Amino acid sequence: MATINKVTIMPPSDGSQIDKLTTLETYILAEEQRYPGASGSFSWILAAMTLSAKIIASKIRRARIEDVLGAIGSQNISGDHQQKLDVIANETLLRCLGARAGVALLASEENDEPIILRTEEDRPYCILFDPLDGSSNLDACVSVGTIFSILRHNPDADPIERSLLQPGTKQVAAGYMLYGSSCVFVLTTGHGVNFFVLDPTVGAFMLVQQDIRIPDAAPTYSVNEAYRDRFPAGYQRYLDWAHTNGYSTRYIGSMVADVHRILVKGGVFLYPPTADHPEGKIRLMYEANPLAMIVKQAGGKAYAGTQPLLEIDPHALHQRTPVIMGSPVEVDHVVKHLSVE
Ligand code: FDP
Repeated sequence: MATINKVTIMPPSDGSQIDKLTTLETYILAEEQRYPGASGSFSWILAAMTLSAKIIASKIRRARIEDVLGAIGSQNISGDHQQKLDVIANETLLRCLGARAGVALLASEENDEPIILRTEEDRPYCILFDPLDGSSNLDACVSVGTIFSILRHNPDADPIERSLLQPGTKQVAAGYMLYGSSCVFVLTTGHGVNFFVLDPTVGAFMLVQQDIRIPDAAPTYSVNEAYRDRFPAGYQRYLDWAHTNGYSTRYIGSMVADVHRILVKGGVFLYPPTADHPEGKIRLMYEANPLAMIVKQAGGKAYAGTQPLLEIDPHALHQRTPVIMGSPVEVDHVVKHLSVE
């Protein structure tokens, strides 16, 4: 018999390791038992995440029927054209999470400023999220996802919004929901990475893989190679090396989907600086940091150029960063090419 903390799982009769009857809620309650005296607010926050995921997943499935595809004509603070579903997903998360005691601050890619909710609770949390990563792909029915990062609120932060500006190493949990051919919830609370899939027939996320490990190596890179001439020389050297060493390329253009594929099959995801975006495109606080925590917890690596990504000391909520993350051997190949003069 396997145990997830104190929850005992009966072995399935077919000899496989997991009975696929452990829901995300069961898992979260079992996690809570690691911390005697826990208030339960962390579990309520994760329960709000699963509720949001189910609502957003159903909206995406019905998007064409309900005529909520396409842009709304406005841009967010990062200059992205907001899609109707960006707004719907953002409102869903704000409403579900905002109602939870224990949430001090919320910050979203779609809101210029963070939302200060309550800071008087005992040990409250800050939650940062990208409601719909890859949303420019929605009209073409490509996989998109929600990415989130959870930090402990720092009561000494002055002004209070500074509580959000903590390096990725301080994250207490991170995860993503991927709305693809199945709806997936990948979560780390700092003790490995667990993988859940929404069973639409019962409306619950079921644990399908515990402590997922990223393959050490796989000769696949994921980058928008059309920008190659605008990348710094080190990245161009890496691409030349990959071309002559039998590498293959896969680029969905939704980072959350590209990183999920790499988590499962191995490889490396790159979003380098470009001549027009010297700081890169990916947002540090709610895209790169949470995905980097997951990749690292699964045994992978994550860098911003030659600097460990999770160690970046943030200076702004919407700041961008270059990204290299994935299988450890593949990340090392890229970083080695950056270091050569
Ligand atoms: P999107 O703008 O569609 O939300 O950071 C956002 C992101 O997608 C990533 O998910 C994706 O990897 C990247 O931008 C795609 O950017 P390019 O079109 O420049 O390749």
